[in-house]
Amino acid sequence: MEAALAPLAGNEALEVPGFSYLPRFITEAESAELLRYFGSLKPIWESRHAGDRAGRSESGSRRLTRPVYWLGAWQFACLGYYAAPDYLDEKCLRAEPFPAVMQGILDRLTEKVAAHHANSSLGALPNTCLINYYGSELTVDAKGRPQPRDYARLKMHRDGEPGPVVMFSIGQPALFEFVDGDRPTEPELALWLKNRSVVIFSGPHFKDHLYHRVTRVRYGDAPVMPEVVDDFRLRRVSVSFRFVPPTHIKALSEFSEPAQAEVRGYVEQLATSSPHFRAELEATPPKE
Ligand SMILES: O=C(O)CCC(=O)C(=O)O
Repeated sequence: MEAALAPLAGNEALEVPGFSYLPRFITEAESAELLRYFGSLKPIWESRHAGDRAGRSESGSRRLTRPVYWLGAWQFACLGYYAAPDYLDEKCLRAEPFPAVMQGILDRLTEKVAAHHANSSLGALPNTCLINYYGSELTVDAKGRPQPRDYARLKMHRDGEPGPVVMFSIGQPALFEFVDGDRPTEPELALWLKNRSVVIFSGPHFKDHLYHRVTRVRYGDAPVMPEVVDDFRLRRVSVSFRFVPPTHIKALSEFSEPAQAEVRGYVEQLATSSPHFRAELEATPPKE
């Protein structure tokens, strides 16, 4: 058996058809502002529920491996995620807009993103994003001794939105891998995503055929990460930007009653710190 190739260190740019890695693309000043912004949000720890309405085979009611926050449109795990062409309706709840610092970085990526659109008719910059908070949960054992549990990983998956995916990395390096579903132990590409880097991937190979995952995140002290969730030590934040056709982004009041009922608890949680979600709730009182 061939020995697995060592992951790339992530210090050098990498451009291959369908994949771009841009180290240090995000400036120090932008990174500091992003960290302030990430620290101002109250991410939530969603669960998947058994037998979701889309009928996809999620087993059991499992918590995600990390707290998350969505901008542009919120895709709840319990509703199943947006995936063209079959899972389009009631997947995307209108959410808050991108802050100026994010939009500014995306705008600087316009040409790069356009090059990734070579095979697609969309040509759009992403309009939604998932903010992933990776770290350790600070649990204690029966004797009160600290037992940090490292949750900093993301299992292999594909993103179902059309067009390229753009990702920002802030914090400790993460081991990011692309794998073929038939050979998940042999990554086709493994790369440490460094602080302030950007990834763009697209097309039939990297986006549609291969799966991607995060298998670990290093420990370290710099940059200093904000405290965002009780009993959780944050080490890295990634933002993965996607494009959802605006016709598929709906207000809570436009969701069916069963879909509203499934997500209302989360929206109430978000509304404690977000005027946007407070307004969504006020516009959509529960049915008697
Ligand atoms: O954290 C990362 O770098 C990957 C994120 C990702 O794969 C996703 O949000 O779908």
